[in-house]
Amino acid sequence: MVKNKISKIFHKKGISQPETTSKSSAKKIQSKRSKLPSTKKFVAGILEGNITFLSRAITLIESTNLKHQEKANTILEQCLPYANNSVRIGITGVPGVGKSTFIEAFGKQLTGEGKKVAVLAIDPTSSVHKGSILGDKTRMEGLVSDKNAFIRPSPSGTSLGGVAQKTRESIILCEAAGFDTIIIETVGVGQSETMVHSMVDFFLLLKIAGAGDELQGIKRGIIEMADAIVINKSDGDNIKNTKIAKVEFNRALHLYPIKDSGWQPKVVTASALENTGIKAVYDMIEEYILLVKKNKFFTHNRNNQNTYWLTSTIQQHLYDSFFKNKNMSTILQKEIKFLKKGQTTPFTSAKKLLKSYNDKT
Ligand SMILES: Nc1nc2c(ncn2[C@@H]2O[C@H](COP(=O)(O)OP(=O)(O)OP(=O)(O)O)[C@@H](O)[C@H]2O)c(=O)[nH]1
Ligand SMILES: [Mg+2]
Repeated sequence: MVKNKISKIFHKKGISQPETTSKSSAKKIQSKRSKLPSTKKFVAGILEGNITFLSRAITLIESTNLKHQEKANTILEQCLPYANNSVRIGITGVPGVGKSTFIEAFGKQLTGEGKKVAVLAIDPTSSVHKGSILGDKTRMEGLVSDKNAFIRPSPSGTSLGGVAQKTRESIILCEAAGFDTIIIETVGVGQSETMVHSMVDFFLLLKIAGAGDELQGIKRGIIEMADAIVINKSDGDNIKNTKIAKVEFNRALHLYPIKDSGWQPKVVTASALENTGIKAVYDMIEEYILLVKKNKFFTHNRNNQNTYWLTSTIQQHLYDSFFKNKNMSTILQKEIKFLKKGQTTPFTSAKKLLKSYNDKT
């Protein structure tokens, strides 16, 4: 009997053998594939300008996996001494204004001048559209195939702040990989222009000429942030309109006091499609950088931006730790009920809630 049983087992094992082998080898292949290179390899790869390592490191930054984030942080720390050596340019404009076409033309101008260009995007709508850059990579064909250019679509994320933080960290990695010009594109939804403005050296607003109502529909504050307004699609029948628009924008810009940078914002007309005015934009940014490096605003501004990101990261963290805390949300709901019944004031409730939060943490 016993002998029989054993032989049956052997028999069964024999049959299932091929499946077991293939499963284990599949596992081996899988583990090899998903195995991440060491941090040292990552850093060395990035510093050599290896795009594959750069891309994979950015993926780690964007990952929600805690282990990935830890690894990304170590990579970032080690890359930091090699970052900062760049010009960061923000580009914004409504959908269809020609951002992608412009970045293609401008990016090619930059690589033609011997620069290395990284294009990143902050697109709060990217969870829906899968990133504006990805969507129209065809408009950037030349840049996509240029070995001195690196294009990365917007990370998806729940909060604009989170997405922006990831973009800031990606900037550091791109700089460490030797990219000396970083372009951050945003479509200008919500607060995204302010976010981009707070991480760049030069902020460019892309516009098209309207029917004499140029200043309508522009969000308040955006003109104030712009270092330049580029009126795109200045070609064909549109040239006349763009000239009129230029006068109007210039007038609007002069209404604002001179900027801390000492720079008087400029209006330039261009055609991304016909590649006119692109060199003028390049020269203008060069002129700006010369000025702000000379008067020290460049460093001053970057320091301010770093301080801003430090405090805003803390704010975000505290906010999350309060509002995502289950206990706090239960007490908060209770207080809201009291408030509705007129049994407390917002300030008394807030004090009570904060005290309870502080006692618990
Ligand atoms: N005539 C003319 N058309 C242009 C110019 N630049 C862009 N376009 C056209 O305008 C349309 C929109 O251009 P995109 O570059 O995709 O605009 P975008 O701002 O990236 O748009 P989103 O990605 O949707 O935000 C395309 O059909 C382009 O060919 C230009 O300088 N002149
Ligand atoms: Mg686009």
